[in-house]
Amino acid sequence: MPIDATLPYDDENIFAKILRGEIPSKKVYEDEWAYAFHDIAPQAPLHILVIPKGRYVSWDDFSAKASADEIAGFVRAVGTIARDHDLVEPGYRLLGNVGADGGQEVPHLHVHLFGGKPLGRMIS
Ligand code: IU
Repeated sequence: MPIDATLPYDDENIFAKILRGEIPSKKVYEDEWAYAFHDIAPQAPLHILVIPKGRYVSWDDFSAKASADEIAGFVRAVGTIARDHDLVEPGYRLLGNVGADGGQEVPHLHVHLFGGKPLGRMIS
């Protein structure tokens, strides 16, 4: 069920529980700013979710409220994960769903990283 991206942060959302280690995840990366794990229902041979450690519902409040260090740390983590998986030369896709029309279902900002096969053009 898509969420309303303007709602306040809910500390009981599933990715908050993953960050706190209360729910297991297949971790692929962690640093001061970001945590990444394999999506439970992969849509590509490689499908990783990268989430900030901070309490942000979506790209909207992250872009508006996160510090420059948090934003830089998160963006750098996404790039590092792609390089660590040797995805730069074959290429990969980043996707961020925001709110109801974006189809966002989990109310903690996450970037989808897809790779491992030609993904084709995606315009919708
Ligand atoms: P969305 O951008 O909010 O629509 O994507 C949420 C993703 O989180 C989706 O791809 C789910 O398969 C994934 N996911 C997960 O990896 N582990 C979970 O426990 C739950 C969702 I709930």
